[in-house]
Amino acid sequence: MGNQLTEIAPSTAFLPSFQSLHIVVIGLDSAGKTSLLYRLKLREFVETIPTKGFNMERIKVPMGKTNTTMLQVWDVGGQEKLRPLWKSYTRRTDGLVFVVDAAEAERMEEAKVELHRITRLAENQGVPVLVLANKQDLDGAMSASEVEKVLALHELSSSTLHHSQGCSALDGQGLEPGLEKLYEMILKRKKMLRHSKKKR
Ligand code: G3D
Ligand code: MG
Repeated sequence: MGNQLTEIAPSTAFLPSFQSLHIVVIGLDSAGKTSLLYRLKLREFVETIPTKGFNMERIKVPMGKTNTTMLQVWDVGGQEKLRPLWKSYTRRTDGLVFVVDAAEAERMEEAKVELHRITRLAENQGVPVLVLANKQDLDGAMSASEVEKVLALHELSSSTLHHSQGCSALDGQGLEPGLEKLYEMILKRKKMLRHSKKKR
């Protein structure tokens, strides 16, 4: 991803807050997160912050009616020591994208444990979750609904909107509909939150 840090995006401070979204993209190593970023066409800036064993990537993309959506990426799992670090990055996240390698059934249990651990964190309560069942171009890849079952998405808290989508970072299929769905879930949640504030 390079180590350049160049931000050429226009300031979005004038936009209502909901028009600038922050989405965290997570998954086990090798799930295809970095490839997904490349596929989403790096428009504005790419930033990697390499620290010991921890690599964070960020890009900005337009999404739905928003001008800027920040996608922030990291690997989860097997990095106990680093968790306090990346935990701070999920604060005030509008949406979570959880990427799995759908062709690697052996690591689904590990992925499930990480997904549920992250969504259970207090600060992530109710944050909509998009599961991307990546590598659909490979023979034998599990479908989105199979992935949904093995990850036990139905066990997520009832306030957590979720959707699973098959995709391939290789050819790009499934990415746009997946992000579109996530955008809808984010708007839905924001509406629900506004509504419940008014009632109070
Ligand atoms: P990560 O950032 O989640 O760790 P990467 O994952 O994006 O680095 O991808 C890990 C490996 O999976 C890479 O292969 C990459 O090319 C491959 N990959 C990612 N997405 C897809 C996909 O949709 N289809 C297929 N067939 N492969 C994919 P290498 O060989 O470089 O390790
Ligand atoms: Mg990566």
